[in-house]
Amino acid sequence: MAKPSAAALAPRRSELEPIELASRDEIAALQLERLKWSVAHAYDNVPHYRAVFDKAGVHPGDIKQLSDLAGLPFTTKEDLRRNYPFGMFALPREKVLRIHASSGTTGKPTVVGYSARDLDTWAALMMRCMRASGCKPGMLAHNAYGYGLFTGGLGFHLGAERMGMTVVPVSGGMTERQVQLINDFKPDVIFVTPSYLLAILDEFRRQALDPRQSSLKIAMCGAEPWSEAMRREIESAFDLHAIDNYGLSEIIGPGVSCECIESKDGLHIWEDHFYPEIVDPATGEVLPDGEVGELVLTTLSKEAMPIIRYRTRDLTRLMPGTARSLRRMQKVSGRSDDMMIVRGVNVFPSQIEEILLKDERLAPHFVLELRRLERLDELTVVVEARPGADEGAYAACERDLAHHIKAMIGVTAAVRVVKAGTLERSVGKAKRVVDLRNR
Ligand code: DLL
Repeated sequence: MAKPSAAALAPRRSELEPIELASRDEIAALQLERLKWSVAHAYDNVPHYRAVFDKAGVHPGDIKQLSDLAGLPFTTKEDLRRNYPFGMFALPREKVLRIHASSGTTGKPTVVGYSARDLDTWAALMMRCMRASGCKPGMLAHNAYGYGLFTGGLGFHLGAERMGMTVVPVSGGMTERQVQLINDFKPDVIFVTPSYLLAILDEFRRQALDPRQSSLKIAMCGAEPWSEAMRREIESAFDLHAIDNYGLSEIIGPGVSCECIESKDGLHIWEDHFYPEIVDPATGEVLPDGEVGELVLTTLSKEAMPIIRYRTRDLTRLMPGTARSLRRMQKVSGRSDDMMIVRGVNVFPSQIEEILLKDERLAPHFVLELRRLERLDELTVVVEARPGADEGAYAACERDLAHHIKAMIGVTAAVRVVKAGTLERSVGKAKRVVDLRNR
């Protein structure tokens, strides 16, 4: 049976919220009103904000127009850690109904809190993402994002219930059972990280099931960078629409921005709740729309934990709206912390992904190993061959990929092709870079 087209799944204009179709002036007026409230709320109720604003000689009353935001200090992950666990809350703890935390690789987790109104906003924004992705009330949703402190599982759960979908709260892991449930329950949509969807794909094939015959029509992917090449891989393997979703715990979780199924041309930012800026990662200077830099986000409505100018470390650029009036951000190419500098050349895992997926003999499973040899960094790309690929051809694949990486990124990389199924699969976010430099 043919699966529905993007046009068939896209919402009608009459189903959208007024703000999704509002004029730029209307959006800006709402943003300014909310920004004034949010900055004053942070200053009045969070000692951290009062201290850093006072130190910088700025005051909430300075915000007369949106561009005045650039005069306020940034907030960083370090600030959240220093105020662990509840120091960034603007409400008494008893008014905070939900706590999430992101593990982080070093030190204490970053804790975030939601009031009743924040949870309501989160559900409404997740529903907006789902509508944009082609979901409809009555659809069945398989939620493979992790439940728990991670915001993915519960964030998607909230939105799907609000939309009136049937939610199957599977969480990540137990891949064999994921496939069984997909076959038996016949979900229309799956919520999952792109890398874990590939692990599910492997399992379909292991069980000799045709993924294109599955009931899945839509995959709402996110929580990690993934290239356009990866989207094509997923869409053709399952015959579905793969839609990008972006967000981070510090701001709300998923539900900050989302692609629209009818355009798939970048992620519309829900600007009525989050104000985006792009800054030069080195100087912190605000860059004009269209230029690539670090995304900085300010919450406009969050009660429990307002955040002013949060340095996301994610690199992207802002673009005008298309399918909606709200501005778009380009697919995130990577985090500034994930950027490898190999012999002076900046390299992101997503660039390597894009190149290796052009080779039909290679699978989208890879890790990047960094080593230091005689004070120079060496990059090794370890990538799986497609199942059934001729082992005699591995050496040729290695040479070809090394050549393309050199030609397109300008960096010399060693390539090691390994057999299908050799590399560990993630159940959530993939870990692409293995740093062996300090061993
Ligand atoms: O990953 C929230 C989320 C859950 C988003 C499910 C989408 C779907 P954190 O664990 O706090 O929150 O991680 C946030 O993940 O700063 C980005 O570096 C990265 N990230 C999230 N979504 C995308 C995406 C969730 N679509 C961090 N593309 C962010 C690229 C993404 N990177």
